[in-house]
Amino acid sequence: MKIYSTDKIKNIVLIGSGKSGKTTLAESMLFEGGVIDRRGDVLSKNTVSDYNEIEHQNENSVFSTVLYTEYNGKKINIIDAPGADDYVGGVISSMRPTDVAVMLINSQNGVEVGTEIQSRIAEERAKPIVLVVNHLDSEKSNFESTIESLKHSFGKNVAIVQFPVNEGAGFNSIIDVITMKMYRYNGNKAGVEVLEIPTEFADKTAEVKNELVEKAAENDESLMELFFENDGLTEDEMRAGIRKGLISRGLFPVFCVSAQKNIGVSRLLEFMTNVLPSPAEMPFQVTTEGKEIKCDVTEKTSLFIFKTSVEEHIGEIVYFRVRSGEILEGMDLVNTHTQNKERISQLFVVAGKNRQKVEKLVAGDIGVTVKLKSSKTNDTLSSPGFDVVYPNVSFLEPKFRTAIKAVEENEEEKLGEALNKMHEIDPTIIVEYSKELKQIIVHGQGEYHLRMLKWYLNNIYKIEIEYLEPKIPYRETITKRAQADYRHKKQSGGSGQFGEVHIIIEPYTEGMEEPKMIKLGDKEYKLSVRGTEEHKLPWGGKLVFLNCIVGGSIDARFLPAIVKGIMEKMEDGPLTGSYARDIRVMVYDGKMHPVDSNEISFRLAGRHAFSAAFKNAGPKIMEPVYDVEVYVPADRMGDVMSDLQGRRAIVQGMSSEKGLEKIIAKVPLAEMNKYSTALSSITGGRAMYNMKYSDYQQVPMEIQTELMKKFESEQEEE
Ligand SMILES: Nc1nc2c(ncn2[C@@H]2O[C@H](COP(=O)(O)OP(=O)(O)OP(=O)(O)O)[C@@H](O)[C@H]2O)c(=O)[nH]1
Ligand SMILES: [Mg+2]
Repeated sequence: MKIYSTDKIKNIVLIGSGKSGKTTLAESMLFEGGVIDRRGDVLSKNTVSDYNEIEHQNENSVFSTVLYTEYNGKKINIIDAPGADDYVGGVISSMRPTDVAVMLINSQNGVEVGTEIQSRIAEERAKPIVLVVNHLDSEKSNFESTIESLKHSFGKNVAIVQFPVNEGAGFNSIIDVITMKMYRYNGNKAGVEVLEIPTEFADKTAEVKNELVEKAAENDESLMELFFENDGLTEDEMRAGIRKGLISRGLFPVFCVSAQKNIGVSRLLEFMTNVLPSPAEMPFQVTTEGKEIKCDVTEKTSLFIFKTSVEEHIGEIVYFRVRSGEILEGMDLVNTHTQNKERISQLFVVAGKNRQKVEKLVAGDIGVTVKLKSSKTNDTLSSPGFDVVYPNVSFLEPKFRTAIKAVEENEEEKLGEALNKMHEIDPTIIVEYSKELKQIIVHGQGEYHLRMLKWYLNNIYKIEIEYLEPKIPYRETITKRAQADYRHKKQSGGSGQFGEVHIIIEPYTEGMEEPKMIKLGDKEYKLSVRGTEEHKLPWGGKLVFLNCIVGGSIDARFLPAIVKGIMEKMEDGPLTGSYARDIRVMVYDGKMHPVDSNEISFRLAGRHAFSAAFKNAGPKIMEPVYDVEVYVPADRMGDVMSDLQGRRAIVQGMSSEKGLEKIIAKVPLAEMNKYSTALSSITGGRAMYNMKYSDYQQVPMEIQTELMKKFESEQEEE
């Protein structure tokens, strides 16, 4: 394998909605570049990119795959990202190491929900986008309406470079307004005829070209001058303008292909090698300390790990992009997060699972190493003393949760280790060891995502697991005031136990006033507050404890024991054993015994008094509620809405955004179980959603009764 210098490297990520043809396009790009000599097919399960067994089972991409092709003396590093929303982590992690996103659009569908979501991800990262209209050989292909939807979605910066001559089943020709030629393909490698544009297309070509030239000129003042001076731009000037426009996102050029039939792919590669910016032409990467690091081979070495995977027989594979300097086999680097030394004993470039050894990689290139000691995704390795740290890639919030357990009890520990490893490999898998729920909860992006996790655990880590219904972290609170006394008294042999407390409890809200006089039933309590303790609870909300003891009826030294007793009960709420929150407790009276009073007596008295008062204080169960955003095509809006209503959703708003309807609602977590699966089946996979924790709200009475009954019967069983 040749060593490519920085200016001969292009880094792209293939994105686009599910099944838009990314993996197929990657296959054709490798074929045209001579990296493979036969084109595989996704359905025949023999593509270079979808090489994992689970991808064969699913017939779609699950992981982002790193590939490369060589064309025109340049190397194009390609990351083929998965399109399904469950694997969106693969899209996000592929943005950092690449310079340009190549977005595929299925010309049968135009812009889809997946297109929107991914274009937003690219936009947030200021990623240049090349638009590639694919499936032009399909019977239902519609280039015109695809362009319309692109303009609707991406705005006026969409600039057509090519249009199809004969879309549909017989598709084989494209007109290109940069080169002003017609390209006719036969699907073979380099099987293209370059022809003059037929006169019947002259008007259309002129129109498209004018638009492109104007847009290219708009991005550069000197080009604009040339444009007016010479009444147009030369081919090279156009390329320069397009490159500038691309980098600043002032221009989204549109190309035409059939990835499946290898039509248009060689011309697309030519454009990529001629026009796409090299890594050195992109904005500098900034470190966590705000230092700009030039993508230059003469700098000291630094590289950023964007992906790790574990493969049978090989172990851990680390994928990185060289950010500066160069990396040679045998080099010693430092992990700047952990300060651990790492030796790069072997260097490879990869096309899927095929690895090719290389001696050296330079700034801007993408490569792979194995057998590192402890480095993982998001780590930076640098030359000793260079000490740069690149910022972590931040992933999306998880939106699917389930409980997990090892089928064999004695494999719990092994499962824990494997899950931690899986989080390193795929940071969108989040593992929570919930003491509260007594479950291991895994959070991910959707049911398919967790199916992938199961596959990995079974096949790579050899652990049989099962998924269980995840419990909901309910909370308990009160809605009114109540009073209770409790006397703890025990006489056994020698010294006894004695403690008595009188308390009033009430719902706590932020900023409430100190109590002076409290009326409860026909009794009045005059209170004077001597001390306030505010406890922020680890599970959310507060316990506020007011010392209103008069005349020393309880020694101050016993107060901490009373608080401790209350806290114990708050950890094990009286209704369902859930955590309690947002309560103010006033201890206003009690009794001591000169000999028998001790800490334990007051702890128990505090606990029982609290429990008794709680039950009379209009106790309520609260549940976590999430802010949910659903993006749905207009024709499925009704079905999605009525499904949401069945989930006790409170719709907060609706709006139309770029041809999609957006619903914003508050939905209880308990009702979001398997939502991704339901939404996908209602909309045929054309919708997407995200969710974020909002707050705790009271559950409806009938659900509270149900939960309490369930808790009682569980207690009896135990
Ligand atoms: N007719 C036609 N079929 C295509 C074309 N490109 C891809 N396909 C088919 O469409 C299906 C999906 O293609 P993939 O390449 O797996 O699409 P993808 O974008 O990688 O899909 P995900 O990985 O699931 O996001 C496969 O059956 C392909 O054979 C095309 O240009 N024309
Ligand atoms: Mg794919």
